[in-house]
Amino acid sequence: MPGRHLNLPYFIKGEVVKGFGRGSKDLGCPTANFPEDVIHKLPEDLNTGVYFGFAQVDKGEVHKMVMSVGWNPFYNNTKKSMETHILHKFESDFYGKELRVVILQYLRPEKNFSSLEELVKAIDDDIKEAKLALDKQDFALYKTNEFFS
Ligand code: ADP
Ligand code: RBF
Ligand code: MG
Repeated sequence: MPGRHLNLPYFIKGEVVKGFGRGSKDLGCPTANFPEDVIHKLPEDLNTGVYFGFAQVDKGEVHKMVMSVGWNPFYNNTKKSMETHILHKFESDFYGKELRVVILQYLRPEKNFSSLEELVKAIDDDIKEAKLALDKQDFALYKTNEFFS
């Protein structure tokens, strides 16, 4: 893989803002978006792609998450985004709240797909892989890291 990887683990926090409104939620995969100033704070040459780790909304429970960092080739985005899908069923939206994430592992580069179904399938596979891996001790111990409030 070209480029260098984000120095992992990587801790980041920011406000949850409105994203592109493409109906990720309708696909069963809502993604909490970070604002541009948070994205700009990232090391500039970090690899875009899909990662997994843990996430927390305000002072809530710490949950597993999968995250996409990059340009979303499937949608021909011109803006870099950082979107976190939390592996938990929330009762309501949490726009405006503080999201804390620890990024633990790189999964794959962002890809283009010939259909929406293929994108959804790829995300599904990412989730399965993340769920299994995050139960392993080396990753699981971050769930109780002092970074989370
Ligand atoms: P947007 O384009 O505004 O990001 P999405 O369809 O991606 O819209 O939905 C994201 C929003 O859904 C989040 O900002 C959050 O408020 C809410 N949400 C509910 N459940 C989750 C979840 N499990 N993971 C991430 N966001 C969630
Ligand atoms: N977008 C892409 O264009 N290519 C990808 O490979 C890709 N992978 C993703 C993996 C995960 C785990 C998540 C949460 C999102 C990914 N996205 C990707 C972003 C996706 O296009 C965006 O969340 C859409 O809003 C989903 O409908
Ligand atoms: Mg989103």
